[in-house]
Amino acid sequence: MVRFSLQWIAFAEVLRTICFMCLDSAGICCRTFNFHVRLVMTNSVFTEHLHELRAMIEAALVEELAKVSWPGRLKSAVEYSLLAGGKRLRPVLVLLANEVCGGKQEDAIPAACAIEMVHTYSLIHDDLPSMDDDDFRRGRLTSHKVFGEALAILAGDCLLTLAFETIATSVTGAGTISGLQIAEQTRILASAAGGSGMVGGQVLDLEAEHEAFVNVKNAEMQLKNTGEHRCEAGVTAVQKDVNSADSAGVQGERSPLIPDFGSSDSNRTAETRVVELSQIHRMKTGALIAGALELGAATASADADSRNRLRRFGHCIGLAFQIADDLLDVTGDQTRLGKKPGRDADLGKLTYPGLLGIECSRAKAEQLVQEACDEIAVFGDRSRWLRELARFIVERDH
Ligand code: GRG
Repeated sequence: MVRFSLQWIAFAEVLRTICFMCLDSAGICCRTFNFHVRLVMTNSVFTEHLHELRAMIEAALVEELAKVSWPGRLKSAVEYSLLAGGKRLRPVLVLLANEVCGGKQEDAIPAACAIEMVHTYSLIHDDLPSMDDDDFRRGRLTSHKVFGEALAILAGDCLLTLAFETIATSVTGAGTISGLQIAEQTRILASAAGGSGMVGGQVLDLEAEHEAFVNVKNAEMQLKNTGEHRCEAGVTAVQKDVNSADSAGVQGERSPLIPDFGSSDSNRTAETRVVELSQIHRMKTGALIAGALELGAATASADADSRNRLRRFGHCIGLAFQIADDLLDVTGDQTRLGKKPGRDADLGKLTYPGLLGIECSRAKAEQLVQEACDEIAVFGDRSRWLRELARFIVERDH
């Protein structure tokens, strides 16, 4: 029965991919199962490649779930969130980084699935009432709204553990990956997802929320008072953070991303607030995105220079992705986003548009994409898909 329904999901995904491919070239707006997608990409060859990679990831995720033998409701809850669509950005980055470094695709598939599992777990937990308390995600009700809070927590836990099981068991799979590479993939994923990465960033974000009502107003006021210098000051602040990120994430280092915020004094300058915001997002969102790039490079046994370049590319697009996400929360449409916009304002969150303004935030995101592309230009034509993807990140409407 489960196998039968999984086959239907895989079949539906293939249909969705064919629909995308047909409609892309005409630039038509189409409705997928869960959300509207306005197809913003102009390069249809890239779009086709992206959809092939996504379809491959969907099929691999379905296959991973088909192997498990869990209590029925737990499996339903995991399937509900993992197979709910989503852009599959992180696994696509794993596959593309692996491709750029000349790796074999079958070796990177388990790590690609693993990072999507970790990402999905983080979304389920982030939506919980004790965190962001969201009702919609990926165009449907959030996990805890459908399955209750306890099962949503456990589905997240299960996805996190399944991620590492998927990597660990890949040594016996179709690829040619070695035990040493598996250990390295495990380290990269754990470090990106843990206390010095995503989870740590989430904690800092929650802490910042407590101060937010005082500090958002404070910082916004200070930036407004700087008048025409507002954009410049903010951009310089983001730049300072990107430069400091450059030395972060060195292989084997522990807690390289953890910022030192110093005092919680509400008189901190607006520029400092922008740096703090960038540091939070470098950990909360950026660490997993940069981790995806590193995972792909490590799978291909890339040299240190290639790995560093891909990691820096990841940090730049990670920040650009977050700025785009903040902008969508202000300007986005619920049907396309698959979740309610305006949540950041509701929660009193410090955001880039809040601090820099909409136009300046857009300019900053574009500048970061340019820096990201410059970083990987040495790979020549092999990096063209990654460069396309970087542009998609700031142009997306969902
Ligand atoms: C709960 C441990 C824990 C961590 C949560 C990533 C995260 C940390 C929370 C998500 C909150 C959020 C909406 C952040 C903005 C950037 C982001 C990660 C958006 C969601 O990722 P997408 O757009 O989602 O790639 P899809 O659904 O396309 O996979």
